[in-house]
Amino acid sequence: MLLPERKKELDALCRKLRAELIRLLYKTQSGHPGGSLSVCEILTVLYFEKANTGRGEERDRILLSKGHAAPMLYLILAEKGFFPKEELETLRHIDTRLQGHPCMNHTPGVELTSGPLGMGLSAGLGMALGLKLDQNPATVYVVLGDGELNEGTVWEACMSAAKFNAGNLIAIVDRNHVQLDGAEEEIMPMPHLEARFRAFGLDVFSCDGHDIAALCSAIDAAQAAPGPSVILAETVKGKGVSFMEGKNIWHGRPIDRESFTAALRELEG
Ligand SMILES: Cc1ncc(C[n+]2csc(CCOP(=O)(O)OP(=O)(O)O)c2C)c(N)n1
Ligand SMILES: [Mg+2]
Repeated sequence: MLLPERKKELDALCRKLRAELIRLLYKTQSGHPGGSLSVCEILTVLYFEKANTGRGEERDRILLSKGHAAPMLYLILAEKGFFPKEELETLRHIDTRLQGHPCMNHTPGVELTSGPLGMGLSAGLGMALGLKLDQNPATVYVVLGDGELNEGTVWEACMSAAKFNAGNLIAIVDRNHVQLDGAEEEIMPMPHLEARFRAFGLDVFSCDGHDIAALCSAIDAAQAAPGPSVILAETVKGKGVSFMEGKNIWHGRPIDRESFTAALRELEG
C-alpha cells in the first residue's frame, strides 16, 4: 500500500519533472514532448518506488523500449544521481552522453540502447532468462509505446516469454492511443488489447497510468503473477499541458516561445 504522504511526494515530483522537461526541450529545440509527458508517472513509480535501482548485479533492469522518451528518462536518471544535473543541458549536442535516444554504452543508468521500436521486449526477455539461469532475483521491466505494439517482434517476444515462463519479465505499455502521425484508430486499430496479450500467454493488468497508487498496485499484481505479465497503463499523450494532450503534432516538434510560456504557466502556475 502506498502511503498518502508518499503519493503526494511522487505527484509533486512528476509536476517538477514535467516542467523541467518543457524547459529542457525548449532550450534544445528538439526532442519528443508528447511521449515523454505520458510516460512520466510510469517511470517515476519504477525508479522512485518499485524497482531496485541500486548499482549491483541484483538491481532490477528498466528498459525504455520507446526510446524517443529519452528526455524524461534522463531527467529521472539525473534526479537519481546517475550523472550530474548540469549535464542535462548537453541533450542532443554533438559528443554528448545524452543522445536523442538512450545509449547503454555512453549513458550511466541506461540498461538498453533503444530507438528502433519493437526491440525492447525481446532484449528484456533475453535478460530475464539470463537472470533466471543465474538465480538472480531481479525483475526486468520493459516500457513500451502502444504504437510500438504494431511491431511484430513484440508479439514474437510475448510468445517466447510465455513458452519460457519468464515470470521475472513485466512489460508496461504507455497506452496513450496516439502515435507519431495520428491516432491509433486511424493508423492501426488495436481493439481487445487485453485479450490479445492474454491469447499470447501473458497475465494482463490494466490501470490509470497517471495514478501513482494504481500503478504501484498493478506492479504488485504483476509481480505476484507466476508468469510474464503486461500492464496496460492508460495514459494521455502530452499529459499535463492542455494544448499538447492527445495531439500527435506534439509527438516530436520543437517548442516555440509562446507554447513554452503557456506550458509552464499550466505546469507551475
Ligand atoms: C522501427 C521504428 N519505426 C519507426 C520509428 C519512428 N517512430 C518514432 S516514435 C514513433 C511512434 C511511436 O508511437 P508510440 O509507440 O505510441 O509512442 P508514444 O505515443 O508513447 O510516444 C515512430 C513511428 C521508430 N523509432 N522505429
Ligand atoms: Mg502512443
